[in-house]
Amino acid sequence: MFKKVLIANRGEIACRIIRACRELDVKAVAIHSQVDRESMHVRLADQSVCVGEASASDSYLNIPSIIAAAEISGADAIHPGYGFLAENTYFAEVCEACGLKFIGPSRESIEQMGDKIAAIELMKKSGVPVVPGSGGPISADDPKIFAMAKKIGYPVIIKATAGGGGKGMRIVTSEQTLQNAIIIAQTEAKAAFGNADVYMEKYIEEPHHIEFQILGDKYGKTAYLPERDCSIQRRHQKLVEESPSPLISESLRKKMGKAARHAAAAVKYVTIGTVEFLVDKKGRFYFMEMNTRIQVEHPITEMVTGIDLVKEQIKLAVGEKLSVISEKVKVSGHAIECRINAEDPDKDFIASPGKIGKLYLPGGPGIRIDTHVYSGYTIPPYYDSLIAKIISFGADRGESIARMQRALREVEIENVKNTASLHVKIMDSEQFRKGGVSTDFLSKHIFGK
Ligand code: MV4
Repeated sequence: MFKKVLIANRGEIACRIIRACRELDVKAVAIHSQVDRESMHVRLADQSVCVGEASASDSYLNIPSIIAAAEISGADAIHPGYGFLAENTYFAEVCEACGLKFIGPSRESIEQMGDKIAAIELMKKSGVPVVPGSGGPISADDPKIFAMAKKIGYPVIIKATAGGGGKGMRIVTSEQTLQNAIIIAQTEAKAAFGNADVYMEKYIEEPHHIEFQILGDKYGKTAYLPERDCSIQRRHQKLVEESPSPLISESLRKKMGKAARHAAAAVKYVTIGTVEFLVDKKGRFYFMEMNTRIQVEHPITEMVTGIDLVKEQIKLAVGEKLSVISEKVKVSGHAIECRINAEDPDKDFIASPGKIGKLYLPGGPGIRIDTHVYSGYTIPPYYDSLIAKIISFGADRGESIARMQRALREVEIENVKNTASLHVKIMDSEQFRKGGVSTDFLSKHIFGK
């Protein structure tokens, strides 16, 4: 086992990782920016190092400073959390070159999944279903694009090769707007990723976002865990996740899980990751992308499987053998996560940083809170707005929803506008309670447009 792990992150996920280290009897080193001295992850860690000024590029993204902090503190591994440097191939490479174990997959795995066209090609070869598409970059002045789109069938979607987060994405319903859409998507992709390459796919209407947690060890063994349904999103930001999905039958779970394992095996995946699928109205599923990190929504999988994913991730990074066997994992009960963001739901979700006054977060049966905030804490304006995750667990979906409804109404965060009230609306809505809403649920039923 590692002796000391440096956590190259902040906020709730840094706290989560420190807790896993404690339970594994591993020392935890926090890094922090100048404005994060009073942050919870600094208090929880065994030691801490200031790595730079407030701006993330000077601190949590500052590779030389972070490596120096690891060397000074005598850490033997670095956990990147999510966001920041978690999927940065250069960082993974520098860690290894400095003799620090990067707690994540190999640089090659991260790289292979970062290029969407290459990833889709690899998945197709490995027998994982993919959306019918161009299979390579396209250009607006190539006359063949019209025949291609016709063959795929409108509507089609244009996506950035370097993509993610919905940037550089355009839906095209007829050939009149095809060329223009490609040019706009290329311009957006260039601005967002520095790479103008785009490709074409069949547009799956009213899709569901279903993802599978996968695990892999360095001996080539892989496993999958029951799915998470992340269909409730706003502008490509997940707001609510649940496991299992009300939409997925036992037989579909097995089929998709097997595909997820194939995806993991194809990139010789080590540690833990997520394979995302789009699922259409008829229950057909397609590989979307693979995330090579621990994800925000991991706790719901922990609740329904009893597996501590962060501890597994660390053990797999050390080189231990995988002990999880997919077929033996039973889904028990139901879990929901609501992300509480410091954003004003009445002002188009504008970030709402500042000092928290009185704070009361819920507890009681079936409620888990992952957070770094406390009463009197000042939320800095420099980083993401996630301040707490409320995770409910119940014997079935009904009980899980009831507990979440009860917990949300107990939330009191004085002086900081937050999304708890939006979650109350979602949990109370008839469509959500029925189960199996698609990715356009929020715009259709909550914001009514
Ligand atoms: C799609 C799609 C429909 N058809 N691809 C959104 C972000 C990026 N990761 C992929 N996304 C989509 N790709 C095809 N061929 C619909 C979306 C999409 C979406 C996917 C998951 C969750 C929410 C979404 C919201 C809008 C669009």
